[in-house]
Parts: sequence; structure tokens; C-alpha cells
Amino acid sequence: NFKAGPDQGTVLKKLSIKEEKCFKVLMNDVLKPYVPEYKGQVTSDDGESSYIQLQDLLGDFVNPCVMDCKIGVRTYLEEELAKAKEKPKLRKDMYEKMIQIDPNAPSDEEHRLKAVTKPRYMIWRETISSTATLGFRIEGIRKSDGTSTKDFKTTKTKDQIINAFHEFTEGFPHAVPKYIQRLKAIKATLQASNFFNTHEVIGSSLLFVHDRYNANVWLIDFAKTLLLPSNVNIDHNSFWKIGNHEDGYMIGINNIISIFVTMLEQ
Ligand code: 4IP
Ligand code: ADP
Ligand code: MN
Repeated sequence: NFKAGPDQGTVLKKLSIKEEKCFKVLMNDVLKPYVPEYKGQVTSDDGESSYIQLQDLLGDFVNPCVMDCKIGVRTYLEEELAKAKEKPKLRKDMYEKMIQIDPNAPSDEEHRLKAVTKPRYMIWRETISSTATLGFRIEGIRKSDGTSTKDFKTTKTKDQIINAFHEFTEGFPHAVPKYIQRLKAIKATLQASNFFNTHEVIGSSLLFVHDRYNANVWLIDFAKTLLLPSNVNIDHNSFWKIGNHEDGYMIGINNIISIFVTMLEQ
């Protein structure tokens, strides 16, 4: 899905027209310093696939540690829920992923079908992780030695998150205060952002990056970020109910900040 870009210091991501639209808007928004710079569209030599070229956020780091946290209390679109209600599409792959973690999670009927719907899987993922309660979850961590783990599917409680954040920042004491400072700036900028005020931000992540010298955070992944209907306003700080479009983005930011602050105080 990701590869090195043609220009030094860039990466290529498979083109999604919706995501590209978001990056174009973001390049003229107060959030610009907090997202990777968008450098235009690129087509593969055989002309088969299109990509967006983005600033490589790891470019200025030496053996960086990287953490991806998916933000928000909801990770699927309302339209995906509507589709699943109208015409339930059975996902065997999601059933398989579910029983890998908890063989008892599927209902009797789901066991018989050996399949679940996408919202059923996504909601289950939200509730076994910290998404449903804290408004964010850890998706993956890569250490400076290059090893990485995505083994956070059941990381749910504040204590479990603190342990993971501890391990992530261990040996890099400068990182935690820098992360807190940057997150507070992100929070203030979100509140002033026209982009944030007019979009429902689903499945987007904060990317945390540090090395011996520096630490920084950016907003990434706008593949499922949608322009709100013009008659709908959201505060990004409420729990979601069908039809209210709330994403809980601010719930996640506030909890991440407070967890890092707790770590500093310990
Ligand atoms: C994945 O579940 C992630 O939620 C993906 O989101 C999502 O893609 C996948 O849906 C879903 O199967 P696991 O993380 O538990 O494997 P992301 O791309 O942000 O990681 P979407 O397309 O919803 O973003 P499918 O339908 O692509 O399988
Ligand atoms: P997807 O839509 O496939 O989930 P993301 O945009 O979330 O793709 O990116 C997946 C991963 O790629 C992130 O977790 C991060 O590690 C890396 N990544 C994303 N954007 C950048 C970037 N601009 N620079 C460097 N790494 C990135
Ligand atoms: Mn993603």
C-alpha cells in the first residue's frame, strides 16, 4: 500500500480520490503544519495505478520509533452500516480474524455461517480495544531496532495503554514532554480548523515519531474522512448515535494527552 516516492523524502500511497481531496483542502488549512505535505498525483510507469505523493514523515529521523494510534470512537462509516442493513454482506475473512482473537465472540448463527458483517466486526474491534471507551486505539508500534508489532487488538484499559506508551518511549525521556506539547498544539489548531469543523474524521490516525534527538506527531490517513452534510454540525466530543455523524476525535485526543501527562507525573 505504501512505497518510497520518486523524489527524495517522499512516500507514495494508493490514490483514493476522497483522500486526495482532503489533502488538497488541508494544504490551505491551519492544520497544514500537522499533516504530511501533499505533493500531487503520480502514475506508475505502466500507467496501471495512481498514487498520491506525500512528505515522508520519517525523513528527518535516525532509526525512528513509530506509533500509529487510530483516533475516534467509531471506525466505520454510517454508509457502511446502512449498506450492511439493507444487504448484509457476509465476511468470512472478518469471522476468521474474530475467532483468532476470541473463539467465543461470534454468535451461534455467525458460527454456523462462518461469517460476520463488516459493522459487526468493526464494532467488536472497537469494544475489545480502547476505541469505544477512550476514543483511540494503538494500531502498531515500530521500535528503533526495526522490530514492529501490531499486537494491540485487546489493549483496552488505561493501564494497558500506559504500559505500551512506556515501552514505546523507554530510553527516550525527551519524547513524552515533546509529544504532550505537540498534542496540545494539535488540539488548539483542530478547534480553529475549518477542515475539522466541516468533516467527519473516521479511521484517521495520529503518527508518533521519535528518535534520540527529536519527537513529533502528525495527522495521517484521510481515506475515510467525509465532508459533513451542510445541515449537520458535530462537536467531535460526543459519543456516536446512528445519524449524528459524531466521530469522537476530541475524546481520543484528550485521553491521549491525559495519559501522557499521567506518565510524566509517575
Ligand atoms: C481492518 O480491520 C481495518 O479496520 C481497516 O482499516 C479496514 O479497512 C478493514 O476493512 C478492516 O478489515 P483489522 O485492523 O482488524 O484487520 P484501516 O485501513 O484504517 O486499517 P477500511 O477500508 O474500512 O479502511 P476492509 O473492508 O477493508 O477489510
Ligand atoms: P492505510 O489507509 O492503508 O491505513 P495510512 O495512511 O494509515 O494507510 O498509512 C499506513 C502506515 O504508513 C502508517 O501507520 C504509517 O506508519 C505509514 N505512513 C503513513 N503516512 C506516512 C507518511 N506521510 N510518511 C511516512 N510514513 C507514513
Ligand atoms: Mn490507516
